[in-house]
Amino acid sequence: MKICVLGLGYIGLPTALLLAAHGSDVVGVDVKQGVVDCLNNGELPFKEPGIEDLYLQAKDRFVAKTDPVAADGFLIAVPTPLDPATKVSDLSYIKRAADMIAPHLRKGNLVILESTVPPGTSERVIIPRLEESGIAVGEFLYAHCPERAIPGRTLREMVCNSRVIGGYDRDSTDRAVFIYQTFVRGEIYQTDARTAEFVKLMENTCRDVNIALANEFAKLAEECSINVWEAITLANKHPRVSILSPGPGVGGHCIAIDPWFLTENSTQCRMVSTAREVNDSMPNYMLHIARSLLHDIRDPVISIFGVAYKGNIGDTRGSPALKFIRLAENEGYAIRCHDPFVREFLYPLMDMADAAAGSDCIVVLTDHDRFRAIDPARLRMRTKYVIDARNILDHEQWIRQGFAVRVLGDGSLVRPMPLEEGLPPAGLYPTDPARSIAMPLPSSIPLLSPDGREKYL
Ligand code: SAJ
Repeated sequence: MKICVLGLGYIGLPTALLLAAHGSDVVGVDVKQGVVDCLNNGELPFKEPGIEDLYLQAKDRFVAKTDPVAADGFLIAVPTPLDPATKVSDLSYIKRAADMIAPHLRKGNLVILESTVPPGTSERVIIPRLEESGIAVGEFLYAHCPERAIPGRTLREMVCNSRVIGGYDRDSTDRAVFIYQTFVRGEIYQTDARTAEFVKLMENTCRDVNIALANEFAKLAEECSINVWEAITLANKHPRVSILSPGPGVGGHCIAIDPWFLTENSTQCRMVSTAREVNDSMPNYMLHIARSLLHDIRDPVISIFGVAYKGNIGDTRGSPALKFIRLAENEGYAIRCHDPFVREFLYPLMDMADAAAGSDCIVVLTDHDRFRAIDPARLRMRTKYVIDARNILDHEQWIRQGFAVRVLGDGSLVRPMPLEEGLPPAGLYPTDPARSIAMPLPSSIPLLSPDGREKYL
């Protein structure tokens, strides 16, 4: 079977290579000449675990081009970004992809859409454009099969996750199932195209709302003098509770965007947009924390550890780090960035020691596992503050090295600041639990009160 895959990005390229490695002849199409040249020269335009090996298995049946060719099937995996001004989906890429396919479409061909779209887009936007070929839907087959793979585990998830396939009609669904069965080992569930569109948006919206809830819990915990991380662990012992983790905000190209696709045409929805606002405001909240620590330091310097949108990947799309940096710069903070996974960013990237040298505060924004093992003794700070937005550092070790540690969502820990030279300047005693901060302690000051509970000073 010959399949044309339009869009050779984070979803399209792995899908194209999986199809080729499992016996299809694949023409990968991308409008970027650089991507096409790169692939035809045996290079991969981005990193993803396992993709080099997959490319070697696929390369004899894979070629990249800038235009589609006649084929048995066409698969669209192009971006559907959000217009930030209106919060409305930008369907220009999928429209263009459909227009590129139409001249090559023949009776009996199958067109699959993997890109995430607002409900009804297949019927209202894509199918009519494909019908410009002169062939009616029904004569060609059409299905929506939204991608479900998570960056960092894309290949494994593309093979092992279950899939939802929604066809225009029975034949469309059956043919699409047949194609995905060549490489998918998870269950394949069948429905109609509009339901499949809705299901995909519900999945990412569910995650966004749940992250917003975790973020709200973090702020409430600070107000209630609770450590939210401990509280979440305990609440999650309930068999029907599964709270996610708070953090500095939601990044990436899906979860922060797709909820708007669900609501863009609705006048009814409140919770979805409120969750978006909660998550979008987390960089502001992190800056508020930094400001409360740094308010009496002249020419303050902040070191950002982690600019990727999430842990253990080098992807910075939509990263909350960017908003944090812009806000911080607008307030006059000098910013230095370090990320061991990221190759390119809008701001210069430095190695860890350089990013920390002479700085006043490290802000850990990304949960890279490597950050857990940082030896704080190696960091030559001017002022030893660290803010851990992901609760991943070994806090006791940082405190032993003289750092004042502030953890997002930890309102439980308020310790006195020792009156020693070289420690952070005065004015840092927390005035309310939300500003709590763990400080290095001389051993003579007890951490716990006689009843075993930590107390506010
Ligand atoms: N995050 C938190 N707390 C959490 C979990 C995540 O703050 O408990 C943050 C992350 O740090 C990151 C953002 O949310 O900034 C999104 O990361 P993610 O791992 O939740 O999701 P994505 O965007 O990498 O991938 C999602 C996945 N969808 C779901 O898990 C429902 C993936 O399966 C989809 O294929 C992908 O969106 C997509 O392309 O739609």
